[in-house]
Amino acid sequence: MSSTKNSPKQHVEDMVVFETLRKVKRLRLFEPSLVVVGFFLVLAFTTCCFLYLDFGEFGERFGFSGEFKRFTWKMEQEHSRVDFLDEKGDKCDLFEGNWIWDEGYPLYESKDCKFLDFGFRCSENGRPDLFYTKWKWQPKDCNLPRFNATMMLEKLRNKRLVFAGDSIGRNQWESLLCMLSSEVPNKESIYEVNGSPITKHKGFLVFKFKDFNCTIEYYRAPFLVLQSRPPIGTTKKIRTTLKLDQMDWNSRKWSDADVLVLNTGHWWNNEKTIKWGCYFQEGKEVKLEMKVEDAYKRSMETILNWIQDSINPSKTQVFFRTYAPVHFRGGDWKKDGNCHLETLPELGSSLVPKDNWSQFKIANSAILAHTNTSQVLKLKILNITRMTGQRKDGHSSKYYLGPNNTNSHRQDCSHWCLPGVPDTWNELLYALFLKYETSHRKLQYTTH
Ligand SMILES: *[C@@H]1O[C@H](CO)[C@@H](O)[C@H](O)[C@H]1NC(C)=O
Ligand SMILES: *[C@@H]1O[C@H](CO)[C@@H](O)[C@H](O)[C@H]1NC(C)=O
Ligand SMILES: *[C@@H]1O[C@H](CO)[C@@H](O)[C@H](O)[C@H]1NC(C)=O
Ligand SMILES: *[C@@H]1O[C@H](CO)[C@@H](O)[C@H](O)[C@H]1NC(C)=O
Ligand SMILES: *[C@@H]1O[C@H](CO)[C@@H](O)[C@H](O)[C@H]1NC(C)=O
Ligand SMILES: CC(=O)N[C@H]1CO[C@H](CO)[C@@H](O)[C@@H]1O
Repeated sequence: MSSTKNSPKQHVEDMVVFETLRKVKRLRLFEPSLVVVGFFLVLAFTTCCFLYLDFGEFGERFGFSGEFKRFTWKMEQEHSRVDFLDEKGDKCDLFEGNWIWDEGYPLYESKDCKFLDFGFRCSENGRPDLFYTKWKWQPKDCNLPRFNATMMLEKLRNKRLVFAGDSIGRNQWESLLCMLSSEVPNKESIYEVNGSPITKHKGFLVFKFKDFNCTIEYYRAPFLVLQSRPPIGTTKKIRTTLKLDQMDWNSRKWSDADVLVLNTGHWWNNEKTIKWGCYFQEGKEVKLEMKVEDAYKRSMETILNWIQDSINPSKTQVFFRTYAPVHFRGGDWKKDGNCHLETLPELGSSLVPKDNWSQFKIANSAILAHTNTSQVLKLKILNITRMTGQRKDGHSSKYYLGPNNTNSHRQDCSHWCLPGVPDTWNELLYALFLKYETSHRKLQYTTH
């Protein structure tokens, strides 16, 4: 018993040790300070010297020093990545890489952005940690350009950028509105052209950046194909049908946008279709037996054909954003599925719940099959599934309901806090958009 009653001095020393330990822990996790980095550099250098001297001699004698030189060369190469926007960056796969801690993030604060749904404002709604806002995506073989809102707005002058898809697409659209507006001093110069509030969740919203005469638009179309009334005379249990061979009516408004970002996936399950009396239709025929996976596949073909036939590639850049994984732990969105204790990404592994891979796979194989046809596919893929799978820490969880929410049985582990993960998707969109703009202009320049 007496041993627990420490003298005050002992206590202070314990505290110091404890504090130091805590700091070291924190440093290791989040703020690799110069001291720690320095230490490892010295260590690495010493090891390398040791290896090189010893190994070089050893290697020469046994004839594999070439191997070793190749190894060191590779290490050097990894340290000097090319810029994606350089010509040398052309072959770089932006979607292969790592999340790294960066104090330069986030790119904006939610309180400074009036274009955000309440449910995405996690910090304002009481989320205590900010780590989830601090991760930057680092592609393996190249560096991304730092996001520059003014630059993007300049390039979008007199143009339309359109998002069409489900509410995760809306999540990304709102993220882009915040990223772009952060550099616009006069916030009154940004407005919805019909005066609709951001909370409007039906139809579409068109935000205009007046000084640049450009619009950033969102069309709600969770299936991208047409959902409407069933043919006359069908049974009562059929309330609506998805016309798998027809695009959403609004698609004629998307087709001449300058940049178009499509997504669909989260609604292709029984829960959101058949359970609500929404069946699948091809031509005039309602296919009562058709499985939702087959319907999704069929609709992807319609979407890809529409892109081939209705998009003018010299005007419109089309992107398809792949499935954004959900992270419900121990349940689902209706009951007890949670993610509010996740504060760190799952670095190094790709945690995508199994059943959600199917949604990724269906869209992915449809796209890959099209890439292999003789036609040149006029489509770029925002292939964010794997990188996003690591970000179980980024969801709105219980903070979508506001600061006074005590009900943690119903959480949102599919949408994302903003600032947060969708900002990264937009940084990738920005990089691909800039790359296209520069090469496109170069092409025009050389052909004239
Ligand atoms: C962003 O782009 C604008 C317009 O091209 C340029 O004037 C500005 O210097 C850039 N800002 C940064 C931080 O690079
Ligand atoms: C504004 O942009 C639209 C396209 O979004 C274009 O049709 C129109 O001519 C532009 N207006 C001006 C004044 O440049
Ligand atoms: C892609 O096309 C090539 C050449 O036409 C063919 O050899 C190959 O099997 C095709 N791959 C797939 C996955 O269809
Ligand atoms: C997207 O990336 C995954 C790996 O993360 C790969 O398996 C898939 O084929 C890619 N899809 C496309 C369309 O490039
Ligand atoms: C949350 O509760 C506090 C104190 O009970 C109250 O002042 C505040 O208005 C509430 N906020 C919301 C968004 O309901
Ligand atoms: C849209 C969809 O199918 N989401 C599922 C992803 O996986 C989790 C857990 O495995 C399910 O609860 C979701 O319904």
